[in-house]
Amino acid sequence: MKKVFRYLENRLLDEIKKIQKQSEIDLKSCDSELKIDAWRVKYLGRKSRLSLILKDIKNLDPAMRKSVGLSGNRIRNKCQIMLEKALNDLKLEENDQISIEDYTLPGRFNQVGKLHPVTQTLREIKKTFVSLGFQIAEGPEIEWDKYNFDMLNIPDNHPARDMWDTMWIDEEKNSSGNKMLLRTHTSPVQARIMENQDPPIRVIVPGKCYRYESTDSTHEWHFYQVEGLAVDRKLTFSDLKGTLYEFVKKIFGSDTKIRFRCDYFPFVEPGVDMSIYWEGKWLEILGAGMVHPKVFEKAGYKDPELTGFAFGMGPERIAMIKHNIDDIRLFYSNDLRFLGQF
Ligand code: FA5
Repeated sequence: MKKVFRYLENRLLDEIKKIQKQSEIDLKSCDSELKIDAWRVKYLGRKSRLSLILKDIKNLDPAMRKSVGLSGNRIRNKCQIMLEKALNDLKLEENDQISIEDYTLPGRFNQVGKLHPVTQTLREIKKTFVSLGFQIAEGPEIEWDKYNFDMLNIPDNHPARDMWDTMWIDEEKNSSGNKMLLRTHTSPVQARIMENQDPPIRVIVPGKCYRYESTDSTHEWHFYQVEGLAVDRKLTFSDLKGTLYEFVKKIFGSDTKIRFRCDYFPFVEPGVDMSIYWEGKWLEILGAGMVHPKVFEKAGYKDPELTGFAFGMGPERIAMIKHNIDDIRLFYSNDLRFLGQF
């Protein structure tokens, strides 16, 4: 290359370097959109020095074109990136200022919590039974053994009391002949309702229960139950099955596989349990049956045509199936990584 061209090439490359340095210095003082735009015109505009150098390349000696073109385009691209970043930074800064200073904007709401998955399931169960014509009742968690056992045809010293591992509050009977306990199931509320109300009855009773038993993946020591009781003339086992089928269809869908097996509960005759097929096995979700005549007798019902059905289901187990949870203990371990998913 001729000496004069070499000189020209070096001068142009030096100029491009200076443009780069100056552009960086100038951009630092651009604190508004207007100033940034002026900067853009100066360094990237059609009449900017950089654009003119690049435009003029075609008139340069071919030996110089490559180095000047490469260097000029590199700086042009760099300026373009610097411009986008400056505009972005400005926008973020403005947003911050707005959130601090503009008191007229509506507040930003953080999601502070959700309903516990068991509460969600309980609400769904209640809604379903209300749609089937049931009312909702409640009863005490601290209960007399009279209601938890005696009125349900489970007298003192009856071996069936062992089916419910009980947390006793009073070991001794009080002057009325009752002992206090944490209810082991929601069935005592059946007895309380029948004691105070004449048929026809259709109620469900959601509530907490407590059992003195070791825990595993399907058993907690405290858990919910939803009791169901229907008393009327000529109710049959088909009414019980129809109600439970309808319930399962609404909660789990109509393809759900259900299994009934004979089971023993002193307050029903016949008695069954019902399981749902889930994850390759059967999971029991409820016990049920036709109200035992002795329970009617203890409640003071005398009409011989009265019949009734009852059931007691576990909402935690239902929530396990619905959300595919393989361990019931997760519900009450208060792990937000788990609870946050629902
Ligand atoms: C009873 O408690 C009866 N009172 C149910 C009943 C009511 C039968 C009315 C007949 C007529 P059982 O112990 O099987 O039965 O419990 C009923 C349901 O409560 C079980 O199917 C299960 O879903 C739930 N359950 C029982 N024990 C536990 C436990 N330890 N942890 C979680 N859920 C439980």
